[in-house]
Amino acid sequence: MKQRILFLGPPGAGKGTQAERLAASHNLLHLSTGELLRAEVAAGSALGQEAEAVMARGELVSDTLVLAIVRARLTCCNGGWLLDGFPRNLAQADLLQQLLEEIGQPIELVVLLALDDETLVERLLARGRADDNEAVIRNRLVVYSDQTEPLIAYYRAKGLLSSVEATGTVEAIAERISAVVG
Ligand code: B4P
Repeated sequence: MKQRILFLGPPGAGKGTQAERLAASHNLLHLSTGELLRAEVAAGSALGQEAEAVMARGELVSDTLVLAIVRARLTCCNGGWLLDGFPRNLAQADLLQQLLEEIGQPIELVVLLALDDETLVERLLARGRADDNEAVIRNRLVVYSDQTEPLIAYYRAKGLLSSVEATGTVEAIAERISAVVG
């Protein structure tokens, strides 16, 4: 069974939904940069104040800020982990690579959750979070295709990528993910 896993995919593909299930069933530390950033916003910290406006526009929070959040949590633990929504661009992927080399914990698997744009928009509108209105969602999809999609080739070239069809019920998708995690 793979112990150090990344979830990659467009906004609304169900990374958070599936990561929570897999982390619970496989006893992995679940790190969602989106959740961690929303917690900082809710707490009104300096970091949260910096992130809030950026997230409301559907853009990416600064790489150094996100890396600081991840570093603090990954360096504390020796067990397996599941990174959900990080990295989101090539600079973050390089920073993560350096961090994982430093702590001797290489990635074992990258799961790509693949879904078409219209279903993504439908799911996010139904979720209705503060950053889930149609204009912001469309911007997040553009940001995804410009900045995050290049990670697919990056991790494929490293032989780490498995693509999973993210359509159907939460259970059906979870079964497909379990099959690639082993
Ligand atoms: P995230 O919190 O990562 O959220 P997301 O990509 O929008 O959603 P996810 O794919 O997790 O979908 P979910 O399971 O909720 O990012 C939010 C923002 O934070 C970003 O825009 C950015 O500003 C910032 N951020 C985060 N990480 C960052 C980073 N590394 N660098 C810089 N900025 C960063 O599912 C969506 C909906 O679909 C839910 O309502 C769910 O119930 C539903 N759903 C799930 N599976 C379904 C299924 N099978 N069928 C029907 N509905 C389903």
